[in-house]
Amino acid sequence: MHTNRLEKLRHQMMETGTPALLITNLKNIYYLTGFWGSAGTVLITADRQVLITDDRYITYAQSVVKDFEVVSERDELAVVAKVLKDSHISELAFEDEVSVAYYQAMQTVFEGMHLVPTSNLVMNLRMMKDETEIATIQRACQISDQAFLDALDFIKPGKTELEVANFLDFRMREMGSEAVSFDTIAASGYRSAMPHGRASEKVIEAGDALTLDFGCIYDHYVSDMTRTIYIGSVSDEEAEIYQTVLAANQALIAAAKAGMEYREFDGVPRRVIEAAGYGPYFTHGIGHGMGLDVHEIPYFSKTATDKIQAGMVLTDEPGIYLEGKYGVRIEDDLLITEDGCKILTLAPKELTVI
Ligand SMILES: [Mn+2]
Repeated sequence: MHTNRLEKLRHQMMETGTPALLITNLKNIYYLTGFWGSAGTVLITADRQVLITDDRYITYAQSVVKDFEVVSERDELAVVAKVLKDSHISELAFEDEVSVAYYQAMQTVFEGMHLVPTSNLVMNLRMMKDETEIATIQRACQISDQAFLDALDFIKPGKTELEVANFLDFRMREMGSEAVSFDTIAASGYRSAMPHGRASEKVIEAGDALTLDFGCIYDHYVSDMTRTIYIGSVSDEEAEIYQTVLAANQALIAAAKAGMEYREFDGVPRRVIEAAGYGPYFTHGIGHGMGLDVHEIPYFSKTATDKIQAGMVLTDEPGIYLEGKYGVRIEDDLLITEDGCKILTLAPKELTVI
């Protein structure tokens, strides 16, 4: 599996005329090597691939990493410089997300070499998930689905948003997740109108809408889902915006398939909300890619004509936010296939009053 990824990356390097690539993004390193740690650097040339870590990780690295030279050395750039010198390479591509301090260190160590910033060489491979990745993401989604179902029994007027968030986080941990994929959002009443209202000490009251946006990390891969529910009762206007957001979410599920342009992926659900008169209140993009990161390429815009591809896992998260009153968001994770999509988050979406 990892060998295949390395081959694809080398192919991309050849096509872009990249003789050597320095990889410092730890998730990209995990993707290529299977090594997960806080200290790692990878160098790839036409005929060598080297993972540099330190003594804390060396035994583990040697046991999990196949097909790479594994070196323990705290001064990783010195190792890179030696490999490049031995191979007579004078141009080094690096990931453009490195810090200014790291770049300055590179300028010193690689003096006289041509340093070329690159973006997304590995991320472009990560966009399309293989079967193992899909199964892992699916498990992360099952865990969040179950945590949501359990939370429906836990949530009562009088509990705070933080108590609900903690319940979700704890349940996901109990079911085998290693962490949450981001700080759990639990936004009730007027706070539900804030798209990213992190859980607060606000007490949940009868008559509140409650938006829960959360996910977990399972074997390094994430889930990301949102459900909005109502406590005790729901007003006519709230029910109307709920059904509008649900219709937008479902319109995208019905339309999404490989070959759809990015602008359509955003446009199909957005037009449903615009037709209902709530266009100005859908204030964010429709979704994003997810995998090892909870937000990763692709991102969508109203003009992008790139096409979504089979194997992408994308979120479908339309929302309507009426400031000072309440908001609704519904989010699913979708696996794109050749002729449609598969919904990975299966928790119920019909309007729920508890
Ligand atoms: Mn999301």
